[in-house]
Amino acid sequence: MTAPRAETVAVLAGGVGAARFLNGLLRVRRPADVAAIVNVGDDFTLHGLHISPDLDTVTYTLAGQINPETGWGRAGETWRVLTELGRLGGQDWFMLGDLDLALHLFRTQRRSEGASLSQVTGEISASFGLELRLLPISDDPIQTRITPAEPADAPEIDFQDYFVAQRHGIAVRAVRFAGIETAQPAPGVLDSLDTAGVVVVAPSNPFVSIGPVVEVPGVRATLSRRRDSVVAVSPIVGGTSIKGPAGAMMRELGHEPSVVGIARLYAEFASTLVIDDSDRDLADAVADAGMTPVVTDTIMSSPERAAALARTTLDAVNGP
Ligand code: FO1
Repeated sequence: MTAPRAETVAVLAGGVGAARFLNGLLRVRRPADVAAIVNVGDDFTLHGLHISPDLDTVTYTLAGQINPETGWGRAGETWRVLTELGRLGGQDWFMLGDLDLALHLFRTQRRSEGASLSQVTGEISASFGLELRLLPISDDPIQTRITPAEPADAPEIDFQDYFVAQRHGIAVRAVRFAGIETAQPAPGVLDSLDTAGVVVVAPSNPFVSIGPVVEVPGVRATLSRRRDSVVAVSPIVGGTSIKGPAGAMMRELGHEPSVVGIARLYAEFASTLVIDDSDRDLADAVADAGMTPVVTDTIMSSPERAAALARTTLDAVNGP
């Protein structure tokens, strides 16, 4: 194992919240000192194409090419292919724009030539001029599967069926990551987690974004060994999630939908929890749950505010 390098940061990342955090982090740290380790449990195949929504959301955001209204997909996108697909009676429930489709074509072609997901991800991020290290958590397939709460015998469904087709409007009984037991961390993942001066758990859904990252064999143990320098940013603010179903999922899966519930989920492998000013009253309860609370403004409504949050997050375990 190489000794930690104080200036380097590894970030465990899901989609939109993580991408905004990383965008702020890159304003306070050199891109070459940052590794983003990204969830692939949302990945799926549609029209025969390998789609990696979280990797692409991070890539487009950091390249300044994200659609600001949705938080996913490209800015200035056109929809000619999707429109024609719909006319043909094809699958148009998952909105793939023309520019975005080119990326999926490229990824799929390179995978069919034998390139691993981490190799293609490196090629794509270089093509967008990104200088951070962008890594999928694994090159092996991991599929997040959702069991709806109703009816009692509901079969498992695919994550994007739950998230997009059903607009995460149904209650969840269980979440499972198919394939994770045998998945290997992608090259560079464990080394980044071992050697980073600070590891940040981004403000992403703890179950479906951070879960498939932390549960890859070796990751939780690596974090737990160096828990003092692992800091998480709560995705729950004022008892709910800023975006997406994290708050509802916490309730449905039997956890308290608050920063205290997040602390109970993360305390084993992270020492410090950054919580929003509006949750100040819960700071003592976060400490009782085993994490040191740091109270600040966590709403990333601009890159400047995201940068301020990133700085506070790093200082929380590094000292200012
Ligand atoms: N999310 C939606 O709610 N509707 C969509 O049609 C949709 C399309 C889409 C296309 C490419 C991409 O990279 C992401 C896309 N997302 C869409 C977002 C994505 O599925 C989810 O936000 C993540 O999987 C959850 O992190």
